[in-house]
Amino acid sequence: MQSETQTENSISFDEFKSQVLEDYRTAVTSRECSLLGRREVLTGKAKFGIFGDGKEVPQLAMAKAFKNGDFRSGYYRDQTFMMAINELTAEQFFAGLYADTNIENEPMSAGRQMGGHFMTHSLDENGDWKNLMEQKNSSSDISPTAGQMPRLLGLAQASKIYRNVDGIEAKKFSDKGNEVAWGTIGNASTSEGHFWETINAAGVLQVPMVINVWDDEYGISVHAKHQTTKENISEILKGFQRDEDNDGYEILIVEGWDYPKLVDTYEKASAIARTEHCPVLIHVIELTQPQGHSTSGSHERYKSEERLTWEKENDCNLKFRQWIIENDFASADQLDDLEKDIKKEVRKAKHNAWTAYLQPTLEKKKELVKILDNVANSSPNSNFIKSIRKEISGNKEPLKKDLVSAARKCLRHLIGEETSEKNTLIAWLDKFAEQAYEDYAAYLYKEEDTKIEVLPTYDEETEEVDARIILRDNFDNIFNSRPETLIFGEDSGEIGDVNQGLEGLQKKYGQFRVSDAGIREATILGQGIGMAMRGLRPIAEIQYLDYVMYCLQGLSDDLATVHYRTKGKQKAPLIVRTRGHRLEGIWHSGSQMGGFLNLLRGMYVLVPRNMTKAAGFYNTLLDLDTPALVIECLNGYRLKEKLPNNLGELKTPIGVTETVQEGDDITLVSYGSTLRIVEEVAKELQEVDIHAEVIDVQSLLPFDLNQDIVKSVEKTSRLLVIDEDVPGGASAYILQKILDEQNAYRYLDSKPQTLTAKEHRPAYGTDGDYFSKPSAEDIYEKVYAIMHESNPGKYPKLR
Ligand SMILES: Cc1ncc(C[n+]2csc(CCOP(=O)(O)OP(=O)(O)O)c2C)c(N)n1
Ligand SMILES: [Mg+2]
Repeated sequence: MQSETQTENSISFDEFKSQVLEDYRTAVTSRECSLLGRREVLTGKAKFGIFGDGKEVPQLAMAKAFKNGDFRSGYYRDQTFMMAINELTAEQFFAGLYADTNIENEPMSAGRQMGGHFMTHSLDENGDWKNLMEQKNSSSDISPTAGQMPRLLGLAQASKIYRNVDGIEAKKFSDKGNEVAWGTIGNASTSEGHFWETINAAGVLQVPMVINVWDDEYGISVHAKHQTTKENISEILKGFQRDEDNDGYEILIVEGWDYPKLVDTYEKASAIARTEHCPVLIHVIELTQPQGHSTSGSHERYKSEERLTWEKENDCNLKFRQWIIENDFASADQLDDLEKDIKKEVRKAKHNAWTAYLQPTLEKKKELVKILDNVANSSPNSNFIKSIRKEISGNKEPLKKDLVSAARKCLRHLIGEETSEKNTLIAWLDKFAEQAYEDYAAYLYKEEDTKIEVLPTYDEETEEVDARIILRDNFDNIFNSRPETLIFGEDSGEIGDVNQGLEGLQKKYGQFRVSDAGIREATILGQGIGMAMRGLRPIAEIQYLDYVMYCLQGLSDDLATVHYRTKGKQKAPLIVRTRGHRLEGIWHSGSQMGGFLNLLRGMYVLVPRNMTKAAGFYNTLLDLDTPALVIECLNGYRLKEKLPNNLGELKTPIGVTETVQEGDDITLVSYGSTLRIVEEVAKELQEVDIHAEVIDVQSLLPFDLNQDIVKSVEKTSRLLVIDEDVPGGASAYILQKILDEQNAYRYLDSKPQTLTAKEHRPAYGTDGDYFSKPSAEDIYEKVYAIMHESNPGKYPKLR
C-alpha cells in the first residue's frame, strides 16, 4: 500500500497528499479488519482474536521510516504496520484468523500461531537465506509479553557488528550497519524484567534500536497506576537520556493520533539510530483500544464512562480523518466514499480467505463421503457407518478434525472386516495424517545431516595439555576462518572467560567479536537470537548451566520455536555455550538436565564428556542451522587431554552415542561428568567378573539416531541409566527413548533401572556431592545388585 519512504520535504504537494490518502486507506482497512475479525470470532469461525485497532496511525509513521534491510521485533498489535510495508493483506489477515495451514494463504505462520503474530520470510523454499536487504523484515512474534525485547537487542546489534567487523560476507544482510531494528511493546509489558534488561543493555551497547511503546494506559484490565511508576514510562526513563557527556538514549514522546508529528518523530528517530547507532525510545501516548483487549472480554467492565468517551473522541483514525479534512487533502464526502469502498473490499477479502481456507477440507469431505458410502455398502455394520456419513455430509463447514475423527470412528465398526473398501478408508486416513504432519508437526528441526564425524588426529609425539587449551585453540581456528562468528558473555572478553577457554582471543579478534557482557542472561541470549537471524554466527556464553534459568524463557519460547513457528521461513542458528555438571551446591551443581530437555525441543542439547568432544561439537554446529545448547563439563577443565592437530576441523557427530567400554553383562548409559565415574566403576567391576558396556549418550537432543543402545541391550539383556539429575529427570527421558522408542524391553532379563541424584538440590562440598549425587560406590552396588539378582550363585549378596 505504501510505496517507498518519502518525506514531506522531498516530494510535491500532490505526491504528499496521495501518500496521506494511501495511509488513510491502510488505517481504515486495518480497522475494518479488526472490526470484522472480532465478529468472526464471536460467530465461531475463528477461535480467538487480538487486533490492532486504536494503534493504526503511529504504525503508518513507523512504516514510513522503515527501510529495506530493517527488522521489526514486535507484538500482536502491529497489523497496520505489516499492511503498510506491504507484507500483510486483508485476505491474509483473515487467513491467519482462521488458522489456514497453507503458507501461501497465511504467510505469517501457516496457521501455527494465533492471528496477530507476524513475520516475513527470511528463507526461501530451500531454506537458504533470501536477500534481506531487498525486503522489509519482521522477526516472528511470540506471545509472552516483552519476549520480543531480548531478540530486538540482537537484531540491532547485528548492524553494529556489520559496521565494525571487516571481512564478513554481508551482501544479503547489511549495508555497513545502516539498518535499524524496530521494537514495539505495549505500555503494560514494560513492567516485565525483559524490557528493563534490554533497555539497559542497548544503552550500554549503543545499537541502532528504536523501541516504540504503544501506550493505551491499560494492560488488559490493569491500569497504568498498577503497572508503571508515575504511570509514565518515558518520565521514569529520563535517566537514560543521552547528554553531552554521556551516551544513552534519545527519548521522544508523541501523541498517537497526531499524524504529522508522528511522521516527523519517526523520521528523526530513524536518522538518529541509523547514523549514530544510538538507541531511541518513542513513547507513543494517548492511544486507545476501541474493541478492548481481545475477543475474550469487553473493556466496558473495567474502563470508566469517562475513559470510554475519551477513547471514542481520541481514536487515532478519527483524528487522522479530521486532520485530512482540515488540511483539504480530501472532503468528508470523499472519505465517506473511500470508507464505504474499503468496507466492501474487506468483506470480500474475508469471504475469499474463508473460501480458500475451507476449500481443501470440502474436497476431502467429498472424498470421505464417497469412501464411507462404499464402506457402508460392504459392511454388515452399515447402519452405524451411514449415521456417521450422514453427520459428515450435513456439515457444511467441517474442520479437518471432524473428518478424521469420523473416519477413525468408522474403523471401529469395521473391526474384523478385510475389504478393499476398508483399505481405501485406511489409506485415506494415512494420507491425511501425512498432510497433518506437514501442517502441524514438521519443521520443528531442520532436516540436516548431523552425523558427520571428523575424528581428532594427533602428532606422534602428542603432548597432554590442560583441557581448556583445546577449546581455546579450537575457537582460535573458528574465529580465524569464519569472520561471521563472534562470542560474548560474562567475563568472555578481556580475561577470555572464567576458564580461560578464550584466552588472548579478544586481543587477536577485537572487542566486537570476543566481548564481555553485563550480567544479564536473558539479553545475552537475545543478542544471539537476533544476530543469528541476521546472518551472523553468534555464540552466546552463559557462564554456568544453573544461570541458564535466567534465559530459559527465551530459549524455550523464542529460540527453540523459531523454525517451527515460522514453518521453516526463519532460522536462528545460535550456539549457547555453558558449563555444568557435577558441581557442588544448590545453585552451582549444573545437573538439571530433565528440565531443559522438556523445554528445549527444537534445539540440540549436547553434553560432551571432554573438551575435545566439545570442540568437535562447535565445529559441527557451525555448519548446521539448528540452535544448540552445549554444556561443557566444568570439572573437565581440571583434566588434561591430548592435543589434536586438527583443531577447527575435527567434528563430533550429533545424535550419535559412543561406546566407551565394551562388555556383555549389563549396559550402563550415562553422559557428561558422571560418565567418567561410570567408566572408572566399570573397570572396578571387572575385578568381580562383571563386564559392563558403557555408553556415552553425548547428545541428548537428538538422541541416539542410529539406535545403538538397543543393540547393546540385545547383547547384555540388562540396562542401567545413570545421571546426576533428579529421579524422573533426564534419566526418565533416556529410559523412555530406549524402552519406548527403541523397544529394548524385548531383550531385558532384569528390570531396567535408573540411578540418579536425590530429589533435593545437591548440597555443598565434597561430602554434599557424595551424599547428593550417585557416587562410585552407589553405581558399583547398583550394578552388583542387578547382577546378584540374576545370578546369586556367581554374585553373592554384597550387603
Ligand atoms: C508473560 C506473559 N504474561 C501475561 C500474558 C497475558 N497478556 C497478554 S497481553 C497482556 C497485556 C499487555 O498489555 P500491554 O503491554 O499494555 O499491551 P496492549 O495489549 O495494551 O497493547 C497480558 C497480561 C502474556 N501474554 N505473557
Ligand atoms: Mg496497553
